[in-house]
Amino acid sequence: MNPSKRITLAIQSKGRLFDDSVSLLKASGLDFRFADGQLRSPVRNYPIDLIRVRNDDIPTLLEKQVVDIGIVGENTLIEKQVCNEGVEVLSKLNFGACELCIAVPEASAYSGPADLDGVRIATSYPNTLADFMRRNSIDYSAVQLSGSIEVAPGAGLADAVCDLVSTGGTLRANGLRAVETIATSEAVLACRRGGLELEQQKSVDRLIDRFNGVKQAQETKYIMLHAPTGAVEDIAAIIPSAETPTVLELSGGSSQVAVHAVCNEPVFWDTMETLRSKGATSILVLPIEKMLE
Ligand code: PRT
Repeated sequence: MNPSKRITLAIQSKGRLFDDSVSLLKASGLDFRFADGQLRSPVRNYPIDLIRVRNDDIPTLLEKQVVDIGIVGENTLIEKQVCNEGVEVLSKLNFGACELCIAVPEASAYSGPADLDGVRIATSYPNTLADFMRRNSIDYSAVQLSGSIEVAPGAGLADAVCDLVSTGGTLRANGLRAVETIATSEAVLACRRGGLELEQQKSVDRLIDRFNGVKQAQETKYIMLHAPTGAVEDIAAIIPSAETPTVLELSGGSSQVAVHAVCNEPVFWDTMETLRSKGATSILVLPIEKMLE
């Protein structure tokens, strides 16, 4: 436990989750800077110390209470099986999305998990794979590799692979196709259940509120337009997922009003065109930087 009541937050030191983790923390108002090669940085305006470690190590560091919370790929928590050991997901973070898939050579016939019986499967995720195979009562042999899994079938090392897929480009480039999705994942904020003091828990809750605010702001737009007074109801009904819009009089006794609304989903060009066809003009769609409900 951290005696100073500060919280230690682990993030990936470099790799796919690093930039988005830093962006999320900065967008949440945390003031910090990692000097060249520095792996630890105090946050100047929040009771958090950041440390940069390997994504793969974050589950163990959480489990052993070396760090209090961590931003980590959910697939790593699943693979290290720490959720049974008291590590819990506090919040999903909307980046780092991927699927853990079993893939076979393009030309292979595949009609279901039974076709994997007796097959050699290359993977860095032996536990998650074993769990799937156990549930499906399939006998197979795992070839454990730590990277470049997709080359294994072409090199004669395995018959299939089990690896993370995001765009699917790596599988295609190596003549493979996904046939089973055995886990889905994104970056999550995780912590050890019951490992925090009350004051620390409050700081974490406040951080999650800010993360949610950033997430919501990314998904939300602010729309402003002018509308003929008689068309406001029709126009408000077209604005996607809008909460009650604000209607403001325009100066100079105009027959138009200004309509402002927060939209909880993207505003596409065709929606704007429909709004215009109902008489809306000067339609502006703006990003929202921060949001707190
Ligand atoms: O070294 P460290 O322990 O920090 O982690 P790492 O070597 O696993 O780092 P990194 O940065 O590769 O992955 C960190 C996390 O990013 C993973 O645990 C996932 O939660 C997440 N993530 C999201 C991915 C991918 N998408 C992904 N596509 N991690 C890896 N890949 C690889 C995949 O292994 C395959 O080789 O990308 C390739 C496939 O990508 P597509 O786009 O061609 O399908």
